[in-house]
Amino acid sequence: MVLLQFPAGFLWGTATSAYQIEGAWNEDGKGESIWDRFAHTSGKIADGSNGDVACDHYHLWREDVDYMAQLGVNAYRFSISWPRIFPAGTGRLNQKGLDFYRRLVAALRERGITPMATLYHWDLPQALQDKGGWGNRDTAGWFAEYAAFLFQRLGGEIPLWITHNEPFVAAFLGHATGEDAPGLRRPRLAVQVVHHLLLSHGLAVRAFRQIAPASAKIGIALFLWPQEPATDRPRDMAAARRMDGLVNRQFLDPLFKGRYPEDLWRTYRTRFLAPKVASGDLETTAEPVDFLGVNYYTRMIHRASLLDPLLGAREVKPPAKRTLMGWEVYPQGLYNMLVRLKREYTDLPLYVTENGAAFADVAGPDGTVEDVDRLEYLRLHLGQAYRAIADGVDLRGYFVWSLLDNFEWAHGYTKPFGLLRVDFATQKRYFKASARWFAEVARKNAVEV
Ligand code: IFM
Repeated sequence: MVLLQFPAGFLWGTATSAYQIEGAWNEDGKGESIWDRFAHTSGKIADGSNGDVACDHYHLWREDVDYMAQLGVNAYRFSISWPRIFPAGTGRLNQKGLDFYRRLVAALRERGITPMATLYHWDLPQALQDKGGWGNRDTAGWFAEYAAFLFQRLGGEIPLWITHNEPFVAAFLGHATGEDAPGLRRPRLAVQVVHHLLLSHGLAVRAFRQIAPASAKIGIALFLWPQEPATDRPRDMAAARRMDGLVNRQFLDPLFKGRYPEDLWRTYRTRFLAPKVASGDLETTAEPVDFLGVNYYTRMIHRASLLDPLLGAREVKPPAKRTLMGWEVYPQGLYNMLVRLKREYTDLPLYVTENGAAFADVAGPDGTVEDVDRLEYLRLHLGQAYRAIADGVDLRGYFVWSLLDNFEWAHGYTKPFGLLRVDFATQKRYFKASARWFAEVARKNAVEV
């Protein structure tokens, strides 16, 4: 066994999002979100569940902060529910919603836990969806107003801000495949949504520079999964490259290079999918950030295929160790992605803002779970994170997805990702073996591999 010592000041955290844990979907003045509407629509969620109660974190947050203190983590990434702050998206403030986050942040800081707040983790106010949602360019401006309000009120208390979580998922699962809220199947709209999400990000970053103290930092958390070819045949390699354009470069290029990838754009144009982009928009999307958040879980492997009319690629799933999501356990991909980001995009600090795994947990008689699979998944990925640091990547922190078992979107409660098990009948939390192990990692600032 070797002890890999991480740099001093490294952030060890867990991550969650509002809709997945808070519950209290209509309490204390909160407005309806697109996820409330979607999950309340029959047939959308695998187990027929919804996030009405979820982990009841809205009521149990004090207890959850105590659990984080017991874990010994020094950071916590959570998201702010837009309709809890502005029930209709714009206009009237819901003071009780703001107070909830203010109290949460104060409790974290009292325990030496650095808050990292995400402004948008997919729960758009339904009132704005009724006005066209992210397909409406005005939503970008409304998002920037909501963000500016929070920078004013909480900018001094939250040192790390994230505009969007995984705009790829919000755009394509929400508007092309329809698996996520708002459940639309309109590919052209999905591409326009990508542009409006990125635009709203840039507008929010601009507002941040005007309002937030210089010590506060802002970035974005992207879904960054390597897209690899099934063979080294040129047509498979080209298919993987096209998928990389869709999943990764579509976001990285406008953020860091101020342009969309030429190859993807050509495809969009020939299929009449290219979005409306106003002059100056790509300067806005490339507004300089302070860091980049990397959400990494696995890689995807592709073959060339004529059956896919858009990108001519078909995903293949060779035999491999997989999580309950069907995702290959591929730690090397985290290293590859981190060094690629440095090589091709930016020297800015990086955070692994999400990494973790769902496995079929079995609770013992005392309620805890000996989740060796999850523990091993995390250990292997941390080994690769360490390698990237050793090779010069400025990685500043690592956030496990997730603190708690929670509502895994269209999968409902069937995919537990938590370090802590939640018994949803009693709302009791139990440390899993992975939580006890992660507490040691955070305490030592080191991982044994
Ligand atoms: O639960 C999600 C999270 O909301 C966004 N990133 C991936 C996680 C696991 O699927």
